Amino acid sequence: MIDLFGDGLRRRKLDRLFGVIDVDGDGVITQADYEQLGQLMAKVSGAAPDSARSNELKATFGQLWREFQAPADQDGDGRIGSDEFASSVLTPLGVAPDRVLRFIGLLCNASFGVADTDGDGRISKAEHLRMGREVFRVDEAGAATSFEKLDFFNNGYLTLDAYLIAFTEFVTSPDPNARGNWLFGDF
Ligand SMILES: [Ca+2]
Ligand SMILES: [Ca+2]
Ligand SMILES: [Ca+2]
Repeated sequence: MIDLFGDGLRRRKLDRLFGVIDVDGDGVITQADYEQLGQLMAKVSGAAPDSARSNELKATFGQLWREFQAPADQDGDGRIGSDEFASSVLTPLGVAPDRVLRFIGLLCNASFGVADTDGDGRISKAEHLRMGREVFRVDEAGAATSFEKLDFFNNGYLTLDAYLIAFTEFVTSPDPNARGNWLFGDF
């Protein structure tokens, strides 16, 4: 059993991710937040409303809610509190890591596709700053630092590989020096 409060770094990072998913900012995650996040991602991606691309993104966030988030509602009140959220990620790490990796993969892929506005298969600094502003709620300075930290291969852009390392480290790593910790800016 992982001590959610003893592991301060990961808990802090998960609280940050919680804040990104809690789109309406009322302090709990509900199905409505996932619906709004899907709609926001579709809008930021530039996909036309009701296009296949837009519907695909909304479906991905519906799937994330059903498969990973709804079961995290331990007390069955239809709302995921920050303790329930942290527990839903950290507890399976030891017993069903494939489940967490799948969550990370879906979230990372969807985010990469949205962030890569021009569709060239890489995330430029401008694209990263825009994603920070419109989805991740990171100010420009924070997003600029984040970009430098996540550019593991010193390419001047973020590849899907780099993005996946970042998401994985952000969600799972207990290492305070992991560069992926900077995914959403300072942590
Ligand atoms: Ca909410
Ligand atoms: Ca609950
Ligand atoms: Ca791009």
